[in-house]
Amino acid sequence: MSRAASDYDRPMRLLVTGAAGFIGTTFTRQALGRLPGAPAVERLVAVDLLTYAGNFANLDDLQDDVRFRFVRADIADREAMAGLLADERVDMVVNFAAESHVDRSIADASPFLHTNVQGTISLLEAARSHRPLRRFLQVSSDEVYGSIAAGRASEEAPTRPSSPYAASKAAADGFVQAWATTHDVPAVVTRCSNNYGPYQFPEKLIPLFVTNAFDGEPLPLYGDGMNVRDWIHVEDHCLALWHVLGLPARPGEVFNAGAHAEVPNRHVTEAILRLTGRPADLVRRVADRPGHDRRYALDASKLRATGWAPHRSFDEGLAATVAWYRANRAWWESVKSGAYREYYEHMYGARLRSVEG
Ligand code: NAD
Ligand code: TDX
Repeated sequence: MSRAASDYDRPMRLLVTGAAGFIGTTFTRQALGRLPGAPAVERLVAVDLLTYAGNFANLDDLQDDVRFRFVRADIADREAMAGLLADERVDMVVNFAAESHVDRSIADASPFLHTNVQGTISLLEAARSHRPLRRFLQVSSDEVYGSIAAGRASEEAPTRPSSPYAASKAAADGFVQAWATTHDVPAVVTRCSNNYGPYQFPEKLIPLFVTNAFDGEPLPLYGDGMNVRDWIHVEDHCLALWHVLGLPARPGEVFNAGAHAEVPNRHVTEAILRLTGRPADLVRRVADRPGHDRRYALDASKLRATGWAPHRSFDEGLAATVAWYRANRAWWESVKSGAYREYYEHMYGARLRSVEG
């Protein structure tokens, strides 16, 4: 498969949803030249509802770029989305907006249904009547494949979601493929493995453990700590997305994006302790996540065969990530204040007290 150079080289007019979240921030900062590697962008309309996970401060310094516009809106508001596509003459949609945390989906699945499923359908409907649209890119997850006992999941693997989060992402992927087949929306789906890097909300394993370690707080490791996740640096993931935007593709085609870096959680934790200079007794083995997938391993050889490859090893990327959180304490202290404290108590209070008591 070769890149459609002429199409890719035409400056893009993008609608990027979930732009104030973790991965959307990196993608947007690449688009506007604050990080290297993105092609020319003529316009970027960032849409975000600014839920607990969205942080406008991540994008604040982009406001003086004439190519950039921020709109606070719900992707499930179809009229608003259709209006933006038309008014801004958007030719590419990249849908990052989602409820993204597995533990929250176990506590309450309804926001996941609203944003991940209904929100995606609303965007697809807006895109359906919008011409000319060059590409609709749905940012999905390797979690849709479920736990992988051995080997790696290719794009041909069946979807077997375990958590409400994964079920909502698998459902959204199905709707994207249905709109591609039935309504000619030029849509593709990317499925990425676990991301880590700057600006990640400290509910996810790596930023939670890094920031807790800095403060000498316990690190709540689920179960036996031997669950395996396949890690990719967020900048490598976003470069994969730019690459996919330039690839010719079949309607609804799936592309896996991963770095083939499978690491047990216990080893991730040990590396964080080493990088932060903290002792092993900060780790607490707490009650496991219900339905916890044992192992993720993503086969990204199809995308690699088209010329994309990740730049960072996990060791190098993790060290850079710890350095970023060390240098940006004000960012995560502000994120970890207010409602976050209630979330933390709800999620970890009893679990931590039961292992300490
Ligand atoms: P995130 O939770 O950090 O950010 C999600 C963003 O979406 C937030 O800014 C939030 O305010 C916004 N949002 C939520 N509901 C919205 C709505 N109804 N309308 C508009 N905006 C809304 O998530 P993330 O980690 O950046 O993930 C981005 C995407 O990538 C998600 O679709 C996720 O499923 C997928 N993904 C994430 C990972 C990962 O490891 N983080 C891996 C693979 C795929
Ligand atoms: O406190 C914790 N203790 C712990 O042991 C947390 C938050 C997590 N874990 C474990 C659970 C997982 O095995 O660490 C691993 C990673 O957990 P998360 O950071 O919650 O990520 P995960 O559940 O693997 O899902 C992530 O990757 C795929 C993202 O949250 C999803 O958005 C993405 O689709």
